[in-house]
Amino acid sequence: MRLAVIRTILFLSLLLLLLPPNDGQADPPDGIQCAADRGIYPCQAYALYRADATSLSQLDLASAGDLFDMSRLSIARTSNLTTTAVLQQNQPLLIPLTCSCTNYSRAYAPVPYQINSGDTFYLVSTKKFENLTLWPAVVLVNPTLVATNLTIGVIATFPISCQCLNSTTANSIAINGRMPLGLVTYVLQLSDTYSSVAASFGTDVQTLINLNGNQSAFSTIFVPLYEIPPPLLLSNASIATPPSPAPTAESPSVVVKKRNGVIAGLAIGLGVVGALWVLQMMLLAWLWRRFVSKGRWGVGEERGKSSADGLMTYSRGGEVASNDDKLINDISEWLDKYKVYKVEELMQATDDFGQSNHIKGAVYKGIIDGEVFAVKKMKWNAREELKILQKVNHSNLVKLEGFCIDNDAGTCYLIYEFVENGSLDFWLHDPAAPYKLDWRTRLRIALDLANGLQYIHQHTWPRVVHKDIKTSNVLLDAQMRAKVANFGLAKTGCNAVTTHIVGTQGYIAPEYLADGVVTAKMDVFAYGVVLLELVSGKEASSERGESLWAEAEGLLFEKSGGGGSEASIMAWMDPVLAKQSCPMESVATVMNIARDCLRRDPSKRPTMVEVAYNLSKADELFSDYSADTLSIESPDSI
Ligand SMILES: *[C@@H]1O[C@H](CO)[C@@H](O)[C@H](O)[C@H]1NC(C)=O
Ligand SMILES: *[C@@H]1O[C@H](CO)[C@@H](O)[C@H](O)[C@H]1NC(C)=O
Ligand SMILES: *[C@@H]1O[C@H](CO)[C@@H](O)[C@H](O)[C@H]1NC(C)=O
Ligand SMILES: *[C@@H]1O[C@H](CO)[C@@H](O)[C@H](O)[C@H]1NC(C)=O
Ligand SMILES: *[C@@H]1O[C@H](CO)[C@@H](O)[C@H](O)[C@H]1NC(C)=O
Ligand SMILES: *[C@@H]1O[C@H](CO)[C@@H](O)[C@H](O)[C@H]1NC(C)=O
Ligand SMILES: CC(=O)N[C@H]1CO[C@H](CO)[C@@H](O)[C@@H]1O
Repeated sequence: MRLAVIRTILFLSLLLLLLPPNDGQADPPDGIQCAADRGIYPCQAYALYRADATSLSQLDLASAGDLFDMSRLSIARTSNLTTTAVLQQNQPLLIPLTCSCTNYSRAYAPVPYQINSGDTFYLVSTKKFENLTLWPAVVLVNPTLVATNLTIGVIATFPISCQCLNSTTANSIAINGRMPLGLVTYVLQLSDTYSSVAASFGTDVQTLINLNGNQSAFSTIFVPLYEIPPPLLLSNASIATPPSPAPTAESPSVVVKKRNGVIAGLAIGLGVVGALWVLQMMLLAWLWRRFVSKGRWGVGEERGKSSADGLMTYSRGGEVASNDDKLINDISEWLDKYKVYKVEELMQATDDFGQSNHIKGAVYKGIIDGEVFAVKKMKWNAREELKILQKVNHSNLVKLEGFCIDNDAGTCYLIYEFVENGSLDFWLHDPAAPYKLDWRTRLRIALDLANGLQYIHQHTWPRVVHKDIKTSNVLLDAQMRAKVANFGLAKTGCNAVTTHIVGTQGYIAPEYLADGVVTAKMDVFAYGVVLLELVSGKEASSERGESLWAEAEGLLFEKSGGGGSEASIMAWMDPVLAKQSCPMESVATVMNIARDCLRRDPSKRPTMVEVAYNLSKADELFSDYSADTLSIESPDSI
């Protein structure tokens, strides 16, 4: 049996050897060999990536940042763009990389990538990463993964090809004494010639030939970079100005269409050639696992220290920086758009965190240079929240403005934008609220919250789950637009299991309570509870500890299966809304969405993308409602 398998594989390999190589080219090599002089690693390197709607979830820097696991600011800086730039199809981006040679004798920058359905090493390498990585190298650096049997959700390392220059070569290609900043990994396109590439980067053909020899389309070449941005990005600077609405305003329906597009693209991509590659890959993986031990390739020292969150940090002078310095370094590297405040500054701003400045919980109001901020004081390391917040930037998420670390007290402060109208629970449940929210405002809040959650679920990597969605974590700005706050409990990664339950009574999804399984679907459940609160005006958990969703279950899942009848919904909803004669179809649509979100089986709950899409339909039903006519009933009372 075993022998038969081996014989089959050998036969297949023979077959593959006899077959003419793809397009008459040799098989791609399994990565870029390190130069003999290991002293040149790590170094600053770059890659030229072309924004592509089928590879990125959206044509914006945040999506490109997600793919390469870096902040969009990093890409914006090297590409001479603003972080909010809307990208054109095929717009070139210069991706900064740290090129190292620590493992497998290959020079690469490791990028973690979570396997999705339909992904193969070949497809992700050639389509998503546009041949900036070579699939045999992916096989090489993921010895624990079986290329033919990838589990969805597993995280693979994609080694982005790169190379460092030794000083001899750097000197020899200097232009008028101007040393190259580093090498750009560039994948030759069908339309490219060495002279067009040389012009794009301000170098000459001879230099490209010296560095790379002759190469054909889709092979990787290294191009010296003399300035940032290179001429290629300068000549195209004009197309970076957003011609269409900001990416955050993209309607959910567009997102859905794009996702289908991706799937179709992948399916078509797996043609005959793909199948052959897969076979070869299978063989390679098998041979690899069978004969080659990991140790044989472990050449070179670990120069970098991998920090807790998987960031490679290199301290200057080869010393490992102290933890605090490292935290600051990490943060400033990722968060340099944020301001770092001094403790004294915050003390002064908040009147020594006095009672009169207390908002609630650990949050204080602070006035710095005449501007109002919300300052959150945290005992534990706020790194998790910082890491999440620096990745997310959306008008429906509370914006982080800066931070402060007090080493002596072991305290960390986060400084947020001040959201004028406080939290939604106050407006829904507190008799002190100046007026009752009308249906139009509630619907808009539901939509804002759905958009914010959709963003954190779809556009973050690793996936962020908020874990504590509730009306007190939904803040309302001066226009009563909603923003999600408090990422303190948020967890990154999917299907993480927690040992102790956190969250808030009345919002916790049943499966989380039972097994502690963290998925985005627990946020969907909590969102369903918020919808019930918006419709009923009741609190998520009554004084006697009964949860609103349990109370509503009878109404939502009436025997007909079609949700509650209009009459029963009418009787249950907030009397204030009934008085305002709000359209019942619109309310019924929201209740149907709430029912789907509150299904006990998490797999039956919709994703936030679907929720946002369906809700925007409810929004259309409520036809006289639009952003232009949005008004606050009694603005004088605020
Ligand atoms: C970056 O692009 C802008 C136009 O968007 C241009 O005015 C500016 O000169 C560019 N920066 C550099 C350093 O070339
Ligand atoms: C080398 O391998 C270690 C452990 O597997 C990993 O943490 C590190 O990121 C790898 N380095 C590179 C440059 O891939
Ligand atoms: C990557 O290379 C393959 C051939 O090796 C080619 O078919 C494919 O189109 C390339 N991908 C991109 C995005 O250029
Ligand atoms: C694929 O992997 C899964 C889990 O890792 C395993 O249960 C399954 O047997 C594997 N299938 C094949 C064909 O190897
Ligand atoms: C520098 O790199 C070039 C090209 O890789 C190589 O030929 C040369 O021997 C290297 N020089 C030194 C001093 O290592
Ligand atoms: C390399 O490129 C030069 C210039 O285009 C060409 O004359 C030569 O034939 C090429 N050599 C090979 C081996 O492709
Ligand atoms: C709008 C624009 O200037 N596009 C140019 C960007 O750069 C490429 C390559 O140099 C040109 O072909 C485009 O015309």
